[in-house]
Amino acid sequence: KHKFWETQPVGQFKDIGNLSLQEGPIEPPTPTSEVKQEPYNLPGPYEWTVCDMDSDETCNEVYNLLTTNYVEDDENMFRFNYSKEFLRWALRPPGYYKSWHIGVRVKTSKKLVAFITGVPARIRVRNEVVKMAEINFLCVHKKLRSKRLAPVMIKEITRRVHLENIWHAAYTAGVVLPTPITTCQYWHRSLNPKKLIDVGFSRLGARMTMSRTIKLYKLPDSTVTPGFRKMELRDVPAVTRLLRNYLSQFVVAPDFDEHDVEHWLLPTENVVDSYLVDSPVTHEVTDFCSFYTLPSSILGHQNYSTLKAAYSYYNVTTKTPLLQLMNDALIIAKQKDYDVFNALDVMQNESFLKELKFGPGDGQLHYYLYNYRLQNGLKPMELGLVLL
Ligand code: MYA
Ligand code: JJ1
Repeated sequence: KHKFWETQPVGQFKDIGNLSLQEGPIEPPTPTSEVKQEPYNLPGPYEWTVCDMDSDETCNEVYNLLTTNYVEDDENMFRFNYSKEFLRWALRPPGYYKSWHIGVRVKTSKKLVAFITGVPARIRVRNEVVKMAEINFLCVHKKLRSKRLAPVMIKEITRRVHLENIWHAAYTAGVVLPTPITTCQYWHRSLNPKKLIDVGFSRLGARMTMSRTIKLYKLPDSTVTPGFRKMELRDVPAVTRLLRNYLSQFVVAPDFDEHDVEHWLLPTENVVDSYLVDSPVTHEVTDFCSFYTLPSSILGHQNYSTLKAAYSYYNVTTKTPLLQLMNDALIIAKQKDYDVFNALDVMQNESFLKELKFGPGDGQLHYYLYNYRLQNGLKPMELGLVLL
């Protein structure tokens, strides 16, 4: 059934529930000198290329490939439209390897037709911090689908990760593969219900009119939590402490240091937004929330071409109720003209989703680890990891 995935060191469907299998690495590492030194062979017309995301020209090529060929919803109405600034941010965290930004070109025309990336991360699984690659942006041009290019690309990025003496990976997908560590539900909070309904992202509820719907989703004009402000560079140590402490309760979560927090959470316009509560009394940072910006192209609509979506990222509270903090995040997103605020049912998100009028979407997100077995699946609330 899964001719490729059956050959890989991942949890296999036949092993589900087999208690004799230990948690931890599935395959042992080998000396890096024993890692295959040459790239895997591509079909004749194609060649490997390293995509230099510092180059505007290459960044444009990657952007154009993804904008026309990346992930769509099940009815092909929307397609993720990661911005160039977002791609640069996502692909150049502390310690990144340029060699993990892999493209495939047509030899004759040099046209970029496929892409896959990895970035390094330290991920804690229970009590162990494991060096991993986070794999993302796997994309094959629509005209080259079903030619078994994806397995070659996955083997090639695996080889290049191994060359850096890293033996594990984390990734997410909308499709079921062997074997998810957990399956998360997407939830959506309408900010601009009229547009969402016009473009087919949502529908008028039963016994609802447009004006009742608009009223239902109305938000205050300004945030309510005293001391709520944008995160700044000087907040990195405090946010790192808050976040490390918070994430320690989850079974799988990133092990962020100050460099990671500066990169992943310091606000970057139209890429990532972070806000915190700076206590007016003690001048301590007590709470923190963040979201990233990922618009979707609206496919074949008369009046609208993009949906502006915010995605909940990492949120931590010690003093403010999470419900109130996230309501302030919604208010900020509304002020900034986002159409919808999305969240997964990870971490403690379930505690605010229904009350803040999020509704379940038609999409799910499956989380995977490569070469690391977890005995039982996790509940989404046991997962402390958000991939972009
Ligand atoms: S998830 C986002 C994936 N991208 C998209 O959905 C964009 C639109 N779709 C496409 O571009 C293509 O359909 C893709 C497949 C490229 C997805 N993850 O070449 P094929 C398996 C893993 O004939 P195509 C993201 O970016 C499929 O089950 N495997 O198929 C994370 C089959 O294998 P098997 C997938 O449709 C990516 C084989 O590929 C996925 O032309 C994590 C068919 O290949 C998928 N999303 O191309 C990658 N979709 O026969 C794994 C299909 O066995 C990383 N397949 O069922 C693993 C860790 C590596 C590093 C390890 C380090 C130590
Ligand atoms: O965005 C998604 N679904 C939307 C649009 C559905 C359009 C028709 N298929 C949705 N809308 C309902 C919103 C409604 C608002 C008011 C309250 C009730 C709900 O459900 C879905 C997620 O739900 N997104 C996708 O399908 C995109 C792909 C998701 C898999 C992603 C793979 C990630 C790649 C890894 O890096």
